[in-house]
Amino acid sequence: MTTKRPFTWGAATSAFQIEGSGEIGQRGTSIWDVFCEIPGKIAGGANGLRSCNHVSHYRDDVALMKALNLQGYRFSISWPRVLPEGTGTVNQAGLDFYDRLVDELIAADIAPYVTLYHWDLPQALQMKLGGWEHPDTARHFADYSRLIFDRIGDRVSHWFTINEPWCVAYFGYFNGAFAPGVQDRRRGFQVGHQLLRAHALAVAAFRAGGYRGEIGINLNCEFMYPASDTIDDRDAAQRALIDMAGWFGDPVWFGDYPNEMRSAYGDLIPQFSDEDQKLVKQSIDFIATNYYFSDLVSAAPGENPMGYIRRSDPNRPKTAMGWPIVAEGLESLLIWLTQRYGNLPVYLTENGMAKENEIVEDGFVHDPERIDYIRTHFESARRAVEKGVDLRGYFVWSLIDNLEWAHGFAKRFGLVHCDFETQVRTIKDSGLWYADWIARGGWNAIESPQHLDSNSAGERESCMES
Ligand code: GCO
Repeated sequence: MTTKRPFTWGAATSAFQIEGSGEIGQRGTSIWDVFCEIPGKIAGGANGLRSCNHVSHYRDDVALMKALNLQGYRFSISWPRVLPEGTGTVNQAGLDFYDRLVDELIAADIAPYVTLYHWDLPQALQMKLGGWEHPDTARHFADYSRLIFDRIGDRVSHWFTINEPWCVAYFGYFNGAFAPGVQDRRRGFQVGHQLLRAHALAVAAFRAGGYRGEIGINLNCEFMYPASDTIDDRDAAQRALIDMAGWFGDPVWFGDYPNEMRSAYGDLIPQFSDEDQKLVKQSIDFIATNYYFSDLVSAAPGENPMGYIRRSDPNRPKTAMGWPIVAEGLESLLIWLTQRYGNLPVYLTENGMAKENEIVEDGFVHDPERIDYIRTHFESARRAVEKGVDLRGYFVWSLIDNLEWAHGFAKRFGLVHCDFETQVRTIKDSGLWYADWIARGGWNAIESPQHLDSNSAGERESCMES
């Protein structure tokens, strides 16, 4: 039997990376604005004040999406643009901006996929409360989310609460490479916990409010292949996956952190109150994940609490981020997530490749490596679909070159080139290729999934045994 399921080909961005501070609504300061001011934190001393100036160019940018034949666009809302103090007085002009953006997308027949938090916490909450470490920030996030649901929820049917909580906790609080630049593992686990509470409270508000559509959280995980075929390395690779994907994936589905993490990290791992646990369990309508690369994992007792070490395969070509290109890792990751969490719908919400020194020549940007990267990853995802993963959408990172966080502007991920001086946009060869791929129907027909042998009951015990 073959039935055609809905499938969305899209591209993704985030507010801080593309918007610029903008005349529209003069957004409030975020923790990333402050972080960018610290000398040495951002390559080239870059900041997000101008970037692609998307707030002024959003109509042109939607026209570009149309030219790319995109069916969906994943973007994030800047919390400090809507609520400059994080709570309290609404900046109407800021809220209006997103309202108009959504209208523009709908008029172009492009479905909006909205991320509520992509790392730009209002600085006011950082100053007043200590940011995500304080439980009240989660409550303020739910209030902010409700404000957004009320304003654009009539036209949006796919929501993501928090983008990559792993990165927020790990880079923001374990190694300090990202805002707010803390290096303290205990505080990092605490922040991860509050991010989960924030997610759960926003989902509860969404479900109680009777808004239409579905909601989830964007996980990020590299796939972890065992470095050898020994049982020790195979177990270590599983532990590495649990350490990364399970940290946030297990609570939002099973209602608690993985046992492996509790035994390894001990009292660093926070406890959910009964009330929080009820809210967090099954607080997703779908699995959403980002994927960029895979690593090799060996057992290494004592190396870290989970007893493994990761390295990248030296035989793989690397992107400008230094990430090895491992297309088959996407298939493996999608299957792993489906087997662990059950046959939920899945969205791949980011995947793409960075290059450096891309230039416009006679109106073109030639990026055959990026075409190759996305084509091989599309094929890899297709194999996962054939094996039963219920994939519903694929979003290339990114629509347009933008501020790559601590890496500044040198790493270009766009399907569209942006000249940050002149603000001229040029569709790259990869963008033309993608437009053609979508026009030809992508994979053409996505077959209805077979049922993967999974532990979908939501019982962590059955999962741990499998
Ligand atoms: C992330 C973020 C994006 C990045 C992209 C490339 O995954 O880090 O979601 O904002 O720009 O992933 O690193």
